[in-house]
Amino acid sequence: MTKNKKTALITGITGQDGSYLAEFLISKGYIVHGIKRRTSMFNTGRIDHLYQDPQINERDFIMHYGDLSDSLNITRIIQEVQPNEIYNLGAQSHVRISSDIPSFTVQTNAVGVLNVLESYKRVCPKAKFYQASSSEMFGSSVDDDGFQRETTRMTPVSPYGCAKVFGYNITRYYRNAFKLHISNGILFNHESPRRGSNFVTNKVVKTAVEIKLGLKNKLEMGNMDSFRDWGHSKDYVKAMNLIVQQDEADDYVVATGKTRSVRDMCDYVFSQLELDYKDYVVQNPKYLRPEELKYLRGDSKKIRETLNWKPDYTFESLMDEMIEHWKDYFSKGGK
Ligand code: NAP
Ligand code: F7E
Repeated sequence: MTKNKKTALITGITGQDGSYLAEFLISKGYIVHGIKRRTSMFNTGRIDHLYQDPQINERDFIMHYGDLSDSLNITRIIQEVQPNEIYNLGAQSHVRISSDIPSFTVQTNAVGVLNVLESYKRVCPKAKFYQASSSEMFGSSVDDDGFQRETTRMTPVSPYGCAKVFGYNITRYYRNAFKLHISNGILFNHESPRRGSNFVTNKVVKTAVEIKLGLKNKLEMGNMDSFRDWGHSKDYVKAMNLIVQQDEADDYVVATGKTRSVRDMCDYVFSQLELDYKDYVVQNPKYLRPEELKYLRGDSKKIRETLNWKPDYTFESLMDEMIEHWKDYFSKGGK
């Protein structure tokens, strides 16, 4: 470790949250190491600007090839990096696709967590560990007051949710059994212009802008009547770092506390573009799920009251930023 600088290791650094977290940690003076997968096409589009930034020293931002299913390689990287903080964000994160590739999803999202935990316990047990847990773990459970919180029962309704429950339970086991500093952030849906465009918000915003520009004439959707609690990824990566800084490891729900249907989200986005979503949305059964998680609304009182976290973005400012992103993208010829 360079004197006075903390070193963080991020799995899933090429993803939405990994890229914002890397930016945030670098801005706080960390040395950031990330694990990226070998792919046939470049997968670093969300972090290339960090490589190119002349303000960022190449010794402060370092990438390693790896995969969560390859425990030997994960151990070697952790030995080499000797991190002070590990953020385990790598995952097959698409819920509907998790029913097409359940085994891969479990290998990555469940066994992958165990692989990182074991290496961490053996190599650098004094480090602090963050696990990317998810509101999808609650599945069909909602408390009587209409919220999910840290104490809500976990009854997942997808292979993704089942694998994340394993990750949550195994990290808690390692924390309690081996007295390790391991925390879970149970994050509700969070979005941004960097969200994969096969997740519902970015799919709707991108297609609505294409419709506005005359590039498309319809939007094919799955279930319009599920409810989600949508926040901004930038706010949520700050919560991850805050959670890790605490003296005592613990688990926290991170959410806005507001919920909206997919239909209401479509209505907002199309209205901002002076369009009526009802003129363009058609249902395509291929986007329906074998079992739908119908309703999410998070109670994040614990992190707000004990750690003073609160989001800066509202639903409207999040969606407006995404709309502006896609307008700008297409105005530059889609580059
Ligand atoms: P994302 O954009 O899909 O990023 C996932 C990252 O994991 C990517 O860097 C991906 O690499 C990497 N990855 C996938 N399989 C891997 C493997 N086998 N080995 C190593 N890396 C692998 O997801 P996100 O939205 O940033 O979410 C970050 C984490 O938070 C995930 O664990 C997700 O499940 C969890 N989470 C997300 C939300 C949300 O609303 N965004 C809510 C709760 C929890 P490639 O770029 O090569 O695909
Ligand atoms: O779906 C409905 C769909 O894929 C949201 C992941 O980050 O958050 C995310 O999982 C809702 C669902 O996110 C389409 O049925 C309708 O009810 O954007 P999504 P998700 O499944 O909630 C959790 C917290 C995570 O942890 C996950 O990693 O939108 N929906 N029509 C559609 N969804 C998609 N993707 N595509 C559609 O055409």
